[in-house]
Amino acid sequence: MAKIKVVSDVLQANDVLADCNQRLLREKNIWSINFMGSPGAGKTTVLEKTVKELRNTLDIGVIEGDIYTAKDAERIEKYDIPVIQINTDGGCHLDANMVQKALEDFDLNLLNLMVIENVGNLVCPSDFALGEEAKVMAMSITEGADKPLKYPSMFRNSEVLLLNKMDLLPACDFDMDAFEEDVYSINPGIEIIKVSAIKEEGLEEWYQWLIAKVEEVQECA
Ligand SMILES: Nc1nc2c(ncn2[C@@H]2O[C@H](COP(=O)(O)OP(=O)(O)O)[C@@H](O)[C@H]2O)c(=O)[nH]1
Ligand SMILES: [Mg+2]
Repeated sequence: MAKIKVVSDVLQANDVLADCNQRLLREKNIWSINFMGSPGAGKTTVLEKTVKELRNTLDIGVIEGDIYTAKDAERIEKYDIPVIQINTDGGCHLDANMVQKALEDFDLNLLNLMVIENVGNLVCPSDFALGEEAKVMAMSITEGADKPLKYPSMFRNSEVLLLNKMDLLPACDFDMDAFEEDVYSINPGIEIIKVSAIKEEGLEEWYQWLIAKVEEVQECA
């Protein structure tokens, strides 16, 4: 019983900070996503392609979450956009407090999109709000079609599911019909976008989705 109380207190405290982050980002007319998925799903690869394609269209900032190392931030830095690495030092997800500190290191007046790549983990990240406008997840074909029912939380909370590594479909025993049925049974409104980040295939729909979201904010500003 005591344990349950502690967990709910932690989540409540996190929600307060997440609201602060969201208010700050909204004040600056920045649209933001919490980008989640297993280690190796292809989140950073998707992000690299996205930044390469859209850096002249959108003003993108990136927060990279990782347990240790700055490897992902180094990959994004090459595209000459602002990026901050957070190390959770053992923690399996980002929280709003970490993001609040990272936001202090950006010039938010220069941005209209903030992408937060969460720690690679299919379970914990979706329970912790960071202040984002939308949760997006990447999953790769190689993870197996049974994952939505086994790890439903992230699928339930995401607006978009980037189903990555479609180039490997012929090599995998992946039941696409069962997968889609399971995903929609958990979250009927989710948008599944099938991509191969490495081959830069299928990403146009994702780019258009992002651009439309950012433009919506700018129109209302
Ligand atoms: N075959 C294939 N490999 C990919 C694709 N996207 C990413 N990868 C590879 O998957 C591995 C993990 O990618 P990464 O972007 O680091 O995943 P993250 O841990 O989710 O950020 C790397 O070796 C990538 O080159 C893809 O579309 N197809
Ligand atoms: Mg990564």
